[in-house]
Amino acid sequence: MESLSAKIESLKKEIAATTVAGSEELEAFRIKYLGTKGLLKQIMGEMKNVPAEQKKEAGQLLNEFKTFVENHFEQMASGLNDADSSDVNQLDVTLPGNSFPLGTRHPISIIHNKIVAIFQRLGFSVAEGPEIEDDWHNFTALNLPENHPARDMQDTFYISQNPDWLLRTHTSSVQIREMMKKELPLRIICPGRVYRNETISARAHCFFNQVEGLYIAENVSFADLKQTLYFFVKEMFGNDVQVRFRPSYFPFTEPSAEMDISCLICKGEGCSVCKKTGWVEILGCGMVHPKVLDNCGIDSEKYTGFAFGMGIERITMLTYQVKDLRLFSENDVRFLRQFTSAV
Ligand code: 2NM
Repeated sequence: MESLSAKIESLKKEIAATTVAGSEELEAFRIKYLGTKGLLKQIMGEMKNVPAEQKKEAGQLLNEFKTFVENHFEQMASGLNDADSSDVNQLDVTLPGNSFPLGTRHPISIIHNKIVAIFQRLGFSVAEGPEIEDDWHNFTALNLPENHPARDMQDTFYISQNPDWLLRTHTSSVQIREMMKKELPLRIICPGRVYRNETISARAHCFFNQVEGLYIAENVSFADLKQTLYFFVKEMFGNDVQVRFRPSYFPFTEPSAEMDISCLICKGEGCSVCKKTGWVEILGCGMVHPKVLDNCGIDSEKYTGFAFGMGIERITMLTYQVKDLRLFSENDVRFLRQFTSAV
């Protein structure tokens, strides 16, 4: 009995000091102490040498020891699990994080957003419409006579199944749809993709983006048009930019004009972008033709309006000095990565 309790005490000390570094060492511990031929079984076997009157006490001692060994085993096992499953102890929160590869906004989107934001501050709201249009909304309502050259097969993509349908050649068709609602006054901008059957080159594509504006109310004048566009140009290109209007012709406006700004590249000195003139054209505009208002059921005796249209690609090329507009639709990330924007 004396020797049994002394043996247990020394084993307890040994076990309490035991640690394991992995599951293999843990298994070795289990075999050594808890296995079928382990030390626990061996000591249990010594019960038969204990005198009868001490058996009860010895049994308690052995049971206590068994629990002690098992607890120590469980403790070491759960310690291993914690480290294996989550590596929490090895997590270094001071390490720099892994950044996500962020995309960049497309240059056409950047300029589109800038143009839209400027006109929204003037009270214009955005209107959108279908890219597949019918002849009436795209041409007839806009005062394009039956045999007008812009209707030529060369310029317009017609839908082969139904020649009354076509891909819109401008977003004026959206403005016709809005005028047909006859909720006046009307103050809208219509951004969107338009299509023209042109040979693709550095300066032309068969699709591009436009923003067209329209304001219809009583007593709208050409002076209102000019002030609106002056404001737009200053906001878009800065206060130093010069503006000039040249008379022009569009079937849907009378009078019509084109607006130039002083060249952003050479500040009017003359360079290749402005072809040594010091001026670059950025938009067309005019007073909405009374026939267009009448076609939409708006009383042209009571109401007048102005309209304008600009190509987003063209303004983007001027802003960023992009020499070939095919880059906008090729999605080469080496090109696209160069543009950054706040929004
Ligand atoms: C331009 C130039 C001039 C225009 C006219 C209209 C409508 F629907 F009111 F008749 N929308 N847009 C217009 C006028 C567009 O783009 C160069």
